[in-house]
Amino acid sequence: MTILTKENLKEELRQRVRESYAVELEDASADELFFTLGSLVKAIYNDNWRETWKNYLKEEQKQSYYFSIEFLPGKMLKSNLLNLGLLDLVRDTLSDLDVDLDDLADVEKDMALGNGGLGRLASCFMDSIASSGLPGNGNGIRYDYGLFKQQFVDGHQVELPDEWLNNGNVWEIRRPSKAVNVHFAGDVYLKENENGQLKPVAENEIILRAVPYDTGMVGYQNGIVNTMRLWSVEIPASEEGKYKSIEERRVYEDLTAVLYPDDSNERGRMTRLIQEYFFVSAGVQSIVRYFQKLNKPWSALSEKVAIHINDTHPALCIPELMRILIDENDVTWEQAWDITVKVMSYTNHTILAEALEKWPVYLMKQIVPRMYQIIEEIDRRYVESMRGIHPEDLIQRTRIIQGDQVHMANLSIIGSHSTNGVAKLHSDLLKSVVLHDFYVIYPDRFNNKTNGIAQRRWSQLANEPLSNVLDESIGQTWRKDSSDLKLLMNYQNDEKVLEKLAQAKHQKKEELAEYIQETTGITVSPNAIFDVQIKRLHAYKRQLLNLMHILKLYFDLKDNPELDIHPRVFIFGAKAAPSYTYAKAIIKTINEVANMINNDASIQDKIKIVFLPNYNVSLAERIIPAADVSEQISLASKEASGTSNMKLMLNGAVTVATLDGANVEIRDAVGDENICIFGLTEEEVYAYYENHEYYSKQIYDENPVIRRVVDSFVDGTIPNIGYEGREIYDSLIRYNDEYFLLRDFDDYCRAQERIDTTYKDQALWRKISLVNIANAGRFSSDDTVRLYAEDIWQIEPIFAHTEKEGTSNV
Ligand code: GPU
Repeated sequence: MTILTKENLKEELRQRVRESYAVELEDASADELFFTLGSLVKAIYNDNWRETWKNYLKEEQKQSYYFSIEFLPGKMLKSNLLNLGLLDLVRDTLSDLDVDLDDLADVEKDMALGNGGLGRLASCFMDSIASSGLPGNGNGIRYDYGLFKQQFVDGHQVELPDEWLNNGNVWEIRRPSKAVNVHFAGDVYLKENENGQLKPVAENEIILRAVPYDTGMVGYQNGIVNTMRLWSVEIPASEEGKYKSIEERRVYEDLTAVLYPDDSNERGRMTRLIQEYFFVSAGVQSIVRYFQKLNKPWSALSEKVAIHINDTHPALCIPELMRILIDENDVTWEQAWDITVKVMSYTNHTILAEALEKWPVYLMKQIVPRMYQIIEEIDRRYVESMRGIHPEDLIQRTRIIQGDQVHMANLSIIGSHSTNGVAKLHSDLLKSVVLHDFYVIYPDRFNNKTNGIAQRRWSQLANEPLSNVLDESIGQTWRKDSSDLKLLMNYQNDEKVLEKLAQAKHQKKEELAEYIQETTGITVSPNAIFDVQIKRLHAYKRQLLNLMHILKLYFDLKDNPELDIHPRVFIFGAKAAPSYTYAKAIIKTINEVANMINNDASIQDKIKIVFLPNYNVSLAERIIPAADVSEQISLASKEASGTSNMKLMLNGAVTVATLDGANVEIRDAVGDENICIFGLTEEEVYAYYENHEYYSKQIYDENPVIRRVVDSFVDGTIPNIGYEGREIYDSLIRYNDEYFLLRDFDDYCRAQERIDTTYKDQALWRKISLVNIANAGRFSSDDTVRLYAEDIWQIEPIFAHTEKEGTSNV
């Protein structure tokens, strides 16, 4: 082990690039250099990775396993360097070689094995779990293709495959020796064995091989490296002859090829169910195999293992652990159930009915017959155990199998000891409305864990100018402990600091403006307000409300070209699920409105619209530091938490928000005067539901401004749209505006006017922006995972390594 210096880093790179590519360092291509540097970084943390693992084993630490069908880490080079404490050294070394680290980092393909918030949260948690020294691992699927790449053709979204593995993946380690088999389909019946026990016998099964690929999750300067284990499918040689048709074989051999691109909407596809059981069974088997090395009784399983079910996609963890205990290890049902409930915990991420996962009974019987038998028995015993304690209708409403459907949320709640929501409001709604029946039955199982973000990525990595200002004003402790951002409150009236913060923002806006020019050809001024809405395209998130306000502004300017508004650039980033035609109609319409307004000279650049294609983690890292305004405008009660709201506030954006999800907690953190709240409250929304008294047509008839905006979707005002405009119009008028856009419109416009007036008062604006940064520290996923660790998983941090040992050694 030598200490890393610039000189021996260069030498290492020189050697490695020769060995791997037979070229000199100076002649290496960007790709070659990236892979060389990546493999060196991996070599640097591999010792710690092994040590971390050995330590967990030696100490017999209780470990948690975060099961998630999505992980969305983005690029990892700079984050790994930061966490290893090597960022500056590597930047300097490369610059000696005339290589810019940021350019080199761009070579890495985003690891985009997730759709949006849920997958990104899982990756923020992986970073924070390692950084907090917690023994916790990820378990998921290694999709060959990540979330589709989005392009706009004539304003329409077009989806292209994301071939992220084409050049290989420098971070992963394939471990065929840890592969396990997963059994599907076939006929399963119960037969008494020689000991008089009923055991399943299976015929005509399909057996798949699950091969793990491990990626190190490097903790922030603490020497800890945890594991994210992703499973990939292979067909075992012994099974080759067993497929009835090529089509059938395809279903299985392509099992881990693609991520389902639907966000918050379950469509009950067969392949998805196979994917779910595949990574669940592989993960639970490998956990049990590890536990068996410890030579402990089964009753100790919950003292050594916590399994977390991230939304219901991994809910089969519950029957799978039951299967392994009762079928393979002769544990009694009662004991197995007791263990399983203690091991499992579950997070709910939505209240939207269409997102609550259900599977048809026939499909479960066909694909995972043994799972279905066990679920039936869990359901039977549940009903039996509740009889006489709770009313029959309550029992029937909460049971797992209802009619021909298996309710995965019900399974998750019944089969675990903890159910949590992801923001205060969301968790309250779970208790009072969505899961109220379960709350009556299991009041102690419900709790809240407000989401958080990997603060280091969204400040130190994404926004260096801001980070430097923070260092100069409040010192460097915020880099490790984000609650120290609070110290910035002392500089609310410090002209110098406020000015420097404004300059840092301006620098990031210039960079984004340049990127916008390059990628879209649109010229925007960094002096304009950068107003940002970045998230999946979904009706409930109300990108359409944003567009309607833009159209109103446009009409105002057409009527009165001298209207005194500060120039604004409205920036959108959003992918739509390929089958979600309404969301695609909105994308097309935003793009056409953008064309219309951006090219209208009479607007004098007072409004610009930029829809940046292919929103992903890397693009978020460019947009968020440059944002002045953060649009968080979902209909109250619908957004479980939101996390871009936290990232944007951390970067000094001012939030325009409904009282939904974590916006409520952001309001509490900054105070009413430092956030721009508008719209219906969750109570008012529910009152409309209860009284059935919402009539969008009436609002339309009575409000000429709204009428003009809504009519513009169908009266030819917006060029190049057809059925898209009609679909939008119908959703608002004919189908009674499900997400109350018309009801919130006026209030939203007033909120936007407040933004305009406030921005014109730069002294005030800068102070508000500072207050937002200063109070963003509480939304750190470091804190969130510590609460999961204490309240739900009961795992403890280990600090086996000193900070020095953990870094700077090769
Ligand atoms: N979310 Br369910 C997803 O991104 N995908 C899903 O399938 C489901 C929820 C999001 C919520 O919409 C968002 O409000 C939340 O912040 C995020 O999960 C993480 O909890």
